[in-house]
Amino acid sequence: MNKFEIFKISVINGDEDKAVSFLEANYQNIGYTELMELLGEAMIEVGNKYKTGEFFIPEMLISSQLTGLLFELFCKNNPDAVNNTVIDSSMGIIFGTVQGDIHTIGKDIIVKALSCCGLNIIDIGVNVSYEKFKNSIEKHNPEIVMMSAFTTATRRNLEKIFKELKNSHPDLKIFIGGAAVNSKYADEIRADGFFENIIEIIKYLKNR
Ligand code: B12
Repeated sequence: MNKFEIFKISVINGDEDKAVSFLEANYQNIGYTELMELLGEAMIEVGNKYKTGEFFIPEMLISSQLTGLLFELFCKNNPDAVNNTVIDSSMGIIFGTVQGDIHTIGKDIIVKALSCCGLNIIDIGVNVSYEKFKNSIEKHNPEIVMMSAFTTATRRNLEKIFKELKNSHPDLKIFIGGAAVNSKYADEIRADGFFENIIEIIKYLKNR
């Protein structure tokens, strides 16, 4: 097993001491995209372990908080690697989890990771109403709005807010994500994009 695999396992297991020591020793040997992929893969594995009953919510919260901490440490200590990540940092993004939904882990990971790339991403939180999206859009004039929904019940709110925003701001790009939606659903409501995870978003933003 190579050292990157060992690092990934320490993230999956929420072993902060091991993961932070590895990162501190390897700031110069690891690129931003590589770190992003390793952490993204680790979180996908954590989600799988939850699905199979091997992990419970506390384990998942610990790993996701550790992921955030590792992103922050890397960005703080390796600004050159972040600056070399080719993402157009001029685009503004607003991210909110829709009304009725309090799931925050996926959103937090995306916000932390994209902020580390120097993107201007504004986190407007969870349980976000149409009015709050609208006010934030008017205040910040973003190019992209990202919204997530994780339950069947809150998917209805996502669709309603999505349609209202498309009516009031037809030029705005709206991306959707989270456990309650998929690419088929995104096509049905005519969302501008659906991404399975953080790795897919970074790929898209780098290549646009
Ligand atoms: C953790 C969790 C909770 C925690 C949330 C803690 C927190 N602070 O966030 C708690 C315990 C609070 C919770 C509560 C509930 N939960 Co819950 N929860 C989960 C769980 C297990 C994991 C979610 C998660 O954090 N995954 C890890 C992160 C890293 O992955 P992610 O969220 O998928 O995010 C990634 C991608 O989806 C993507 N992404 C996410 N958002 C976006 C947005 C955009 C624009 C893009 C491009 C990409 C993107 O990128 C992210 C990073 O890679 C899921 C199961 C699952 N498999 O998703 C159930 C799940 C979402 N919950 C569920 C349910 C039912 C509930 C409750 C209703 C339970 C209850 N009876 O009270 C409540 C609802 C509360 C509410 N009103 O919101 C169901 C929903 C089922 C359904 N179809 O309706 C699920 C699917 C579990 C299940 N299989 O039954 N939950």
